[in-house]
Amino acid sequence: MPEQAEGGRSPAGVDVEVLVIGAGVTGLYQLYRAREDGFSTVLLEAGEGVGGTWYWNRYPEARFDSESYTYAYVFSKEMFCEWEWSEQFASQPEIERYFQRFVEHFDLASLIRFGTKVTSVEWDTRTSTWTVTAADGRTWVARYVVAATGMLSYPYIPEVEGREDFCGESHHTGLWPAEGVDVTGKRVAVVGTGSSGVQVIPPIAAEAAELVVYQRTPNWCTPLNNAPITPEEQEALRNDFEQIQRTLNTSATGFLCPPPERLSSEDTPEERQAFYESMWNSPGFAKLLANYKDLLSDPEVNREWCDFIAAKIRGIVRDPETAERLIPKDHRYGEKRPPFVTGYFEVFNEPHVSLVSLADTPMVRITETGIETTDGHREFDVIVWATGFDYGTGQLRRLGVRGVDGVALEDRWADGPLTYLGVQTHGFPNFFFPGGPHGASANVPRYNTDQVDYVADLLAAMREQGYDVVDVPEELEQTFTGMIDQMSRHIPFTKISYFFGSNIPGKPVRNLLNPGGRPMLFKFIEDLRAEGYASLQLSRSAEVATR
Ligand code: NA7
Repeated sequence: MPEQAEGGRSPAGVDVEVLVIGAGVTGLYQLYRAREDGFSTVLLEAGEGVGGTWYWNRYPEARFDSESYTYAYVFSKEMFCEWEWSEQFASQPEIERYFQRFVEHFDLASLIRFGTKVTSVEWDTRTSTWTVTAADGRTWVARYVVAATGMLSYPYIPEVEGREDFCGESHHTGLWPAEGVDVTGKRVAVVGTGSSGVQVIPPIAAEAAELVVYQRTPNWCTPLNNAPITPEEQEALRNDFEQIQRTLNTSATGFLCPPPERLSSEDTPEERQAFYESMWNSPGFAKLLANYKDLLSDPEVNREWCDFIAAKIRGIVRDPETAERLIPKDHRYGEKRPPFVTGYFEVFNEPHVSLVSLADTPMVRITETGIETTDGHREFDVIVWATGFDYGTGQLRRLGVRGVDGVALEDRWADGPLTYLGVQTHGFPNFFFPGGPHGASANVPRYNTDQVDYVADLLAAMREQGYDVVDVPEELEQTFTGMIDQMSRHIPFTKISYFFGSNIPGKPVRNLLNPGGRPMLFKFIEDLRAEGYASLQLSRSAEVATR
């Protein structure tokens, strides 16, 4: 049954003008913008609540590692000042409440359809419309589709032999049950030590009778240094709103942290050690963003910082063999996305916690009762898969998107995504994917909402000019994707990072981030605006229909 969307009147022939998929940080803002701009709009969400990543990743201690107020929306002073984050780095329940409040504050609830899993998105060239179908058979005919399906939203569980045979409970961190998982007194295995694994390990260690951590590769983990936000700090955040907004809207990183100015060579060895100590004690990403200016460009500086972290690990973890296994040997700091931890290394001093290095003793199979490695078999009641996501394209390639001439999006992207600005791909007119591949190498919500603003402004400008169909010329897409590939040779993140998709067997290894970041995105958008979007292929649906 087609649904008539609220939030504006739909022109004849469509049920809704702007159909948004996904109620995460990106989709909710797109919904808000579409409604504010006077388009009829609806948002389809597979889950039963809002939050996207922060709806699905509800494992214990799932939390921001960007400062809470830098992750939140900053377009509305009223909402910014109304909401008080309790901690510098908020945890999942509070984040989920924030998105619920956002929907309430801006009265968006009537436009959201929960429990609606999109299974196909098909373009009809004759009518210049998309037909969007949900798993239960409902359909919507839309002029524009915005797939805000997220970058880290398709969970990955490795195909280990016997995985389905396990008779205990098994959960992926990205699909954590809403009712929680009781691990009290149980034997638990956690597989994976990326950002999710290192967050969930300490709370599980606190409850379980036995915890075995299966680590393939260690990461350069440093303390998150979370803290409550004091009433004085809350007051300062409100008073400084305009400046915070300006910085977050314009900085290259989308964080408040100013770019580093100091070269390591300006300090003596003793001063450098004192500086690294201050970095170790600094909050979250400051360790990457406010470190020495040459941290990522000079291997010696990077080595010195890594040695400092390694010494810290050796100082915390009492068993020297375990400590060595927790120290990365295959990459430098910043070559992979660094996780931030609270009490992580400390748990390995607990008698009931142990570490298995899969690099030394690989996993052989999962059995009905546990996990077998080349070193033997261990029994578990619960296995937690903290094994990450099919980053960037995971959801989009499985959404059943069929563009002009029925071309499947996943086929067009068989060798890696081709995009313009990380929001559109040629041959899929009126289909946008802010927050998708070639996206945020910055604080994610900042970059994604920049892209949403671009899409929303484009649609409004097209309406003003009498257009309602937009495609990206292939040359533009080639130029943009070519630039991404070129620049990818000169960035700190390496091909072992999931940002290249190398964590998924068989996935083409291509950079899924825009290494030019916000400055490059801003420049392209500014140029497009200045020329009235003339480089894009703009047309009118009526013309297309009568061709
Ligand atoms: P990540 O960062 O991709 O981490 C996944 C972890 O799972 C990582 O330690 C992997 O080891 C490990 N992994 C992956 N496949 C296997 C197999 N087959 N066997 C054993 N271990 C495996 O995902 P997260 O969910 O932790 O974090 C994703 C993002 O969420 C994070 O960056 C934040 O933005 C929030 P590997 O390092 O590949 O050897």
